[in-house]
Amino acid sequence: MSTQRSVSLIGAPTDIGAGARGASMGPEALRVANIGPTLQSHGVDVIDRGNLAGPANPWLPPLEGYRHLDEVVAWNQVVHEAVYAELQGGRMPILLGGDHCLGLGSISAVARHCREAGKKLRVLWLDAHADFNTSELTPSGNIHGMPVACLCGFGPKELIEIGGKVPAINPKWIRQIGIRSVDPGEKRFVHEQELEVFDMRYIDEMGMRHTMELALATLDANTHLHVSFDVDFLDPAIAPGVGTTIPGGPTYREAQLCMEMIADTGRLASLDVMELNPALDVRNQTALLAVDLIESLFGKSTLMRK
Ligand code: B3U
Ligand code: MN
Ligand code: MN
Repeated sequence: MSTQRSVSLIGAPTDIGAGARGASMGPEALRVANIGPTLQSHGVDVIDRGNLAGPANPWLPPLEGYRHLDEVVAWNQVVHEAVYAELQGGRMPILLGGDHCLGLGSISAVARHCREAGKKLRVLWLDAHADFNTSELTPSGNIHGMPVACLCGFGPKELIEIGGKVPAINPKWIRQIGIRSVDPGEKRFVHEQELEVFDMRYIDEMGMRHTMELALATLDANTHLHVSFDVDFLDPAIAPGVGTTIPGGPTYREAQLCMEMIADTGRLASLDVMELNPALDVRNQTALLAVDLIESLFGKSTLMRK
């Protein structure tokens, strides 16, 4: 089995859920870094659907534990519909973020598609953060710290109901990789809900190979594999262009191996590329690195192998 060869790029130019402005420029930076032609050069049929539209960022303080809740709901609704439409049309959606609050719209659409198609779902959450906060636990009110909790049914009604079913996904379907910044209350909640987390300590001790073998174990021919790639997963030494850099992330080689092992499963069926912040980047290097890693997700290394 090989990865889906028809891809639709969907731009979601917003930083509505973030604590820093600039992720709204992410989709264009990925295009400038040649994401489309690069995938095409590997024989992928690529359609760029352009950018979705949604409310502007009013840059207000949080209200009852949420910043910009109405705007976050509106953006997630358009993302949900766009991602769902691509899956129904038999294409692989690649969501170009935008901040990670949109993982909610994207993954709720993937879950809805899987439900209707009778498929199992596995979600790989590549991130420095667990994104498992609620309005009571959050230190910031920024909803990009909450999408995993919302997907599991913990969050405001308007957000958790976007996919039609609450919860949209079961915590057992998620594997988190690269985690190294979790807030105190959030940490307790991650344990309570029994999320499977491969944090940096685990990767240091066991290596990326063993980590990915476990994270990808028990996939079968009927499993839809979704990757939600928060670019702050990567070590800031190689990926400075994100709003919340956390030291001690995967190196270039570790990140490449992570992507290659995902590619080898042949099950990748949808992807989010989130939190790229060109305002904080240096000569678009983080966007170029993201595109390089996405190439590996589509089997670049197999060109050198038999
Ligand atoms: N956990 C913190 C910080 C954070 C989460 N996701 C990002 N930053 N990118 C929070 O605000 O929830
Ligand atoms: Mn994130
Ligand atoms: Mn993050």
